[in-house]
Amino acid sequence: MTRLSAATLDRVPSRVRRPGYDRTRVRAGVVHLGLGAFHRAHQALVFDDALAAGDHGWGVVGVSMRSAAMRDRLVPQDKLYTVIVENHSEREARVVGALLDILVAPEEPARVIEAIADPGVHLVTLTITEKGYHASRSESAAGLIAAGLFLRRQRNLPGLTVMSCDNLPNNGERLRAAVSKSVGTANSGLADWIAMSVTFPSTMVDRIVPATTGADIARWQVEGGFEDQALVRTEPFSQWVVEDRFAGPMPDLGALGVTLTADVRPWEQAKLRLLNGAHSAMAYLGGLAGLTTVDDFVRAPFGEPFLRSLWDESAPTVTRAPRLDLTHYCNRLLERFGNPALEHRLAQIAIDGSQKIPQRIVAPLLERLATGAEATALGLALAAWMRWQQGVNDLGRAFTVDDPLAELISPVAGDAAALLGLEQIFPPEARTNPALVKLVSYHLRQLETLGARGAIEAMLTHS
Ligand code: CS2
Repeated sequence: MTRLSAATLDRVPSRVRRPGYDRTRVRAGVVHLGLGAFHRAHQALVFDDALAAGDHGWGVVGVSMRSAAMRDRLVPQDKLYTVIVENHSEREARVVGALLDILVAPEEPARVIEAIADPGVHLVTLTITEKGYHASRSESAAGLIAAGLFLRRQRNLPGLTVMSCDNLPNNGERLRAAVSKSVGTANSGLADWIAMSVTFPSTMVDRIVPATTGADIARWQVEGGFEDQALVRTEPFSQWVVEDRFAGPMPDLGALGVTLTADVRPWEQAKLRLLNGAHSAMAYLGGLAGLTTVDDFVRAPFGEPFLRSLWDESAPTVTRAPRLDLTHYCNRLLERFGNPALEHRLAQIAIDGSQKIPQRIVAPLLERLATGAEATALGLALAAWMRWQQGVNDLGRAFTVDDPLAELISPVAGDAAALLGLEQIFPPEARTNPALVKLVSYHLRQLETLGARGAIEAMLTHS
């Protein structure tokens, strides 16, 4: 079986699109931290399109923040990989050539710092997941960026645009704060230079990208006719909304399909509360009910009615924006979630819940309660996260709760009031909110006595 590489690229079947540019002419313009499937199926394609449009300065240096696994798959392929867009029975594949180099942060932090300080680099992007923003060690993303900026200033180089692409509210400001914490107070010259020469625009990124499995790779050998150990599968939809605040040269983002705006907040709230909120609700409720994928949940009799109730509660909490039609947005989500080709596993979404539910479920829930509005679907979703922490589903099957705060959570799993008291997860308004404790305790009991299916059905008939 032929494995994808520069030497075998012209043997890839002609229905698979190939990089439309000479890769030897590409220079590095972007350093991306967090080389997961999401980046490879999302931002990397925008840079690949910029290169294909003849703008050769936007090659990507990809940095793995933890393991060498992705480098070890990509290097034998000359960093080429395939993105397969799947919609029901349709497949469209494309080989991406935008990755120029791959570094593994824990093995070679100095090279990562040098890459950030490269004079040709104008942009640093990040997908380091929600928990990536808590690490305070110097090898953390913020530490690497601070060290790279230190070198840039020392060498009299221009500043940078540093762009968080993680699913967090106000991600630009969060990253700026993390970098300035890494800089510390000892170096006020650097802090001033960063304030003047570096921008941290907020962004909203959206594309559903399931984790690639060995079975996906094996299937592509048959369907695609070549071996690719680094392929990614994704959906047709892709969206990137970026706050228009750049420190230096950028690709022509508008021409590449990116939405530029002065205020990302409405998009970010719609994404976090409607898409990601529904995802987390489905992950815990569906996971408890013994379902495997997102489309299993959507196809269940209670699937669409539950999602509609959840969105009826969350959508009114989203800031309005002229270009954002929330009814259309939710209808589109239903279609996207129902795409069976993705096989997007609920267990993947359930990971790191303590880092996700505050912005996805707790924030809209608290806003609803503050105005005296109904919040039963959101309450049930939060209770499902709590029940999930007990590590056993409704069929009696045990699983490991994959969460950085698991040790803190597990001793109080099953106790709604004690869980709501955890200040590492919940804001003060949640910890001292009797209406919230009552609502969530009720749904937790429903889940314990009726199971997730029964609790959803009871919620739907009562609301
Ligand atoms: C998902 C997201 O795993 C998760 O938490 O909700 O990865 C989701 O698929 C993406 O944000 C979609 O853009």
